[in-house]
Amino acid sequence: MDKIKINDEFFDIMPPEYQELVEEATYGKEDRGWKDVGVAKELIEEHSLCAGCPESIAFRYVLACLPNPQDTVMVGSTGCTSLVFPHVAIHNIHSLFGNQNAVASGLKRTLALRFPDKVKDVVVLAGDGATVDIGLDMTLQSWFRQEKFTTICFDNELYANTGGQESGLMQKGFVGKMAPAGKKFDKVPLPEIARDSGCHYVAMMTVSKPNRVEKAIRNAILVAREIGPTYIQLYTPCILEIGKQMMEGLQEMRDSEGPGKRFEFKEYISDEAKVFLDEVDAERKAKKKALRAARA
Ligand SMILES: Cc1ncc(C[n+]2csc(CCOP(=O)(O)OP(=O)(O)O)c2C)c(N)n1
Ligand code: SF4
Repeated sequence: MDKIKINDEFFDIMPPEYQELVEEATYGKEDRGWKDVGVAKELIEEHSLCAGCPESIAFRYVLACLPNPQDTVMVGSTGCTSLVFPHVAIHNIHSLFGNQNAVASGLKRTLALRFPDKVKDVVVLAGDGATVDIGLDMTLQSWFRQEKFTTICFDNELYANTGGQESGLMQKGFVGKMAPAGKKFDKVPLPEIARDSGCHYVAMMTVSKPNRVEKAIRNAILVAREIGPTYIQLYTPCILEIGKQMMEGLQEMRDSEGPGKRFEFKEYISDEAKVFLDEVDAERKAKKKALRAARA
């Protein structure tokens, strides 16, 4: 790819990690996706989350599934996710806790003005404390204003980075390490609030099924680019807070996603977005068919 280049004369003195990034990154690859995790340098080799934290695989899936990584800016907020951003080779901004959707709004509008002929995607990625509690005003107002970017919430059902305080997405009855009284009411139904607040594509799921996560992320970003705000809520359990071992995160997600469970798969698509996504699907199928025909 020719988006990032190293001057030939300096190539041999550049750090090997950088050479590898330039030569093997998946930027520009049309069919990039979760299957690139583990082989592509830019998809985080190391992270500073707790060992086995499901946020690490969720983060990799998000990065691997961005349709336009070289022209994407991610906006993060303080929390466990913000420990990962310094390790990724995608443009990103760390915003003041809770302000992520306000920062993303200004950024998206500025990019549209500065690069009118280019596709520039903006993707917010933050925890539930930042999205639903302290940042709820900014989250909702960006949806009301129909800002054209995607908001992804890593829902671990509490404030993990500060030791386990209660969040609006905490499940009823849960006792956190810093919330000894136990949660008195149900999880705030943010997917439904997002749908009713003007989001054109909304999905909620765990990250146990990468194909499903990939499809949702692509749909959300494409719809945000063309139509308006989109929202994805991913269950990324804080194994530290719920007392699980590092190998138990996947099972925890599987146990929480069946029918009637807290993270049963949900997807809401506006009529406008449905028409658009059907067109995108038809185009993708036609492209694949043409490729197969060319190879035959
Ligand atoms: C303006 C501001 N308020 C509060 C904090 C303290 N703080 C840092 S991380 C955090 C919790 C983050 O919780 P969440 O958004 O749920 O993310 P998680 O750590 O669970 O991934 C808080 C309250 C801060 N850094 N800045
Ligand atoms: S505190 Fe919880 S959410 Fe944060 S990195 Fe550790 S396991 Fe993950």
